[in-house]
Amino acid sequence: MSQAATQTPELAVFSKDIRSLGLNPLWERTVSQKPGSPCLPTHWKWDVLKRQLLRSCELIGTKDAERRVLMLENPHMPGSSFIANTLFTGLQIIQPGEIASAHRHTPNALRFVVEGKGAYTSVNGERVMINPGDFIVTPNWSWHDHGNIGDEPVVWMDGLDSAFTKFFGATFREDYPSDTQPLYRTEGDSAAAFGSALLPVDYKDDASGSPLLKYPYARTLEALHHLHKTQPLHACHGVKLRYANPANGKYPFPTMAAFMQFLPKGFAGKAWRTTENIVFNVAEGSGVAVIAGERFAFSPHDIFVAPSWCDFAFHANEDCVIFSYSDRAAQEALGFHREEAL
Ligand code: GTQ
Ligand code: FE2
Repeated sequence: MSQAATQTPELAVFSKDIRSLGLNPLWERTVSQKPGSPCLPTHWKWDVLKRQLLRSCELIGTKDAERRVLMLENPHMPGSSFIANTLFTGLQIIQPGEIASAHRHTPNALRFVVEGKGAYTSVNGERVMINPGDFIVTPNWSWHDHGNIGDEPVVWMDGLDSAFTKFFGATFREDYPSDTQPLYRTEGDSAAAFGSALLPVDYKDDASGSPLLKYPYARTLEALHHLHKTQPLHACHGVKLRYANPANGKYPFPTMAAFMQFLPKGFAGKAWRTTENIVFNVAEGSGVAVIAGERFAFSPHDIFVAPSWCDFAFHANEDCVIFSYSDRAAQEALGFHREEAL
């Protein structure tokens, strides 16, 4: 840190004079030059979320709401609609027979399915059925609409990089002229073309979002369980895999990374910290996340946020499967990402 410059009366007058010229002296700057953010580590319990989601169903339909979403807003960023500096998190519920009408926008969106069967999302002309634990990709500027053709409510978590488009002043959105988009691909096309470590022979990666729309839970679980049996645990993360764009091996979005990890019962993770802002969603199991010294006791479907550079450690009371997403893709692309074990 530089020493505060010695303040003379002449210097004070100078600083005051130049303010009206749109100028400020760097030597009086008070903004922090440290890692971390103003965001507060925060935990939302599933029973509270579920109750309020069901309550919203009594009060508003998808016709009026377009998306029936409760935004998880960081208590230190009121009015922002963001859960952390760089990330949006919403919890969406769709009732049997409802449609969330087609639109597109420049923010990328991911979905992690929490509860219920019978819902689909259509992305760029293809319908994919979504089930609990599935990770779903909606690349930027792709038409998407959702529906529930089953007989129970379906809930999923939305993760968007809308904080980035807002930051850059590059947020655009458009409604599709009808409620649902025409389906010009057959269900399963994206899975067949991109979901088996094979690619269409002429496919050219354009460095945008993943062309694989769905990463099914069963396959993710199988991979985690296999690796748990055969490989040593990571001291901080247990068994942790990142979702990859099959076309280039990178992250599923240019901005956001997504992960799934397995923590065996009794796991006591070593503390670490990262410049990433991370949102967690508990798929299975219970335990404790210690974030910046605070203990958050979690159980299935809870959501919590670990802002940049907070000390973080996991403890598992039972076998746990935990989804997370972060701004790591953007931070790595820009050369900002750092992490360390503590
Ligand atoms: O489902 O298309 O939570 O556009 C926020 C914005 C969900 C969606 C959100 C969206 C959507
Ligand atoms: Fe959307």
